[in-house]
Amino acid sequence: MEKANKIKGGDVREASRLIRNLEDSIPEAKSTIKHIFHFTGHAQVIGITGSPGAGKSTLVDGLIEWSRKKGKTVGVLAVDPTSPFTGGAILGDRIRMQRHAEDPGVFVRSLATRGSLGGLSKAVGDAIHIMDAMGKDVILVETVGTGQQEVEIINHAHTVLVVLVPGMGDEIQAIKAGIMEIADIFVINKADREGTGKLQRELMAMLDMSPIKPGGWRPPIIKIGNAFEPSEFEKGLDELTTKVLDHLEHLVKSNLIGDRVRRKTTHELNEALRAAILEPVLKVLVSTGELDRMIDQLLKKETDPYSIAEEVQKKYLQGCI
Ligand SMILES: Nc1nc2c(ncn2[C@@H]2O[C@H](COP(=O)(O)OP(=O)(O)O)[C@@H](O)[C@H]2O)c(=O)[nH]1
Ligand SMILES: [Mg+2]
Repeated sequence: MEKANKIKGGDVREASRLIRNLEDSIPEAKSTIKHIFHFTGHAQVIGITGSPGAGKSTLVDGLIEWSRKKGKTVGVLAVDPTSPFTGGAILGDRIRMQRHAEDPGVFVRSLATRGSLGGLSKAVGDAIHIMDAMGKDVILVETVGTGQQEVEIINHAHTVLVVLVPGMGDEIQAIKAGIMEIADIFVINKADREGTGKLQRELMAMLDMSPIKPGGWRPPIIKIGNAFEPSEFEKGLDELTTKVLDHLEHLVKSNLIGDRVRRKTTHELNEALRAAILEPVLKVLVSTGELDRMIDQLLKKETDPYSIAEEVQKKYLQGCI
């Protein structure tokens, strides 16, 4: 409880230690996070997702600055599901964000993904809770990754920004991977480049074909020019932040904010149940070699996955279901 109170008071060292301990699945951390939960629910969470190199961190940096100018405190979570290979990118982010290091209103952490089943999503959720409990007004979650990992961000954020870059050739693929549905706002970064118009037209055509989102929100497309041209970058950023605020207002006005919070809470409970029920069972099945035997049986077509699952269910959930 004392640790949770310290975090509530904004203690950076205690918060950092807790995030690390949760990442390393240290049991004691679990009891602290239980107390943290009561202090959460105040922060505005913005997810920033897109391909590596799309300029997400540059954008996050701009959003930090904008938030600070508005007098808001900021938490930043950089999520890197492919840790061994992109260590350099995270290092780059650290250096870039160094200029905020002296600012007590900014708390930056990165998360690698060593966890097991659903581990990343749970770690992200916990880290957001910690920053929220610390009293951060805005939490920016940058995810590097593809497909499922990116899509999961929707379970944590109020507003999801999908960052695309012209001329990379992977735009449509990213959209196919389910990105289209999760975007609340599209950002075309490096919009001084050739291919911006084409990308914008493609996005608009896809939006025209997509089902209307709940509450009638049509994701706007914001173009942000060269990040190294301060006036151009700021203009894009202004437009983007206006839309982020519009989106939040839309969620509140149309009562959709309640749906998002409910979805987030449902997801969280699912993850906790998975960790408490499925994972321990899987652990036993793996350590006793039973899982391998089951797979052998399946390969020989001696049984089927459903029958095995029923057997496991009988054994471990006897009398409950
Ligand atoms: N030319 C140009 N380069 C940019 C722009 N924004 C970011 N970059 C560069 O693109 C690279 C990747 O940016 P970064 O923000 O780390 O991308 P992330 O991997 O999506 O986080 C870096 O070298 C940035 O300096 C831009 O607007 N124009
Ligand atoms: Mg980055």
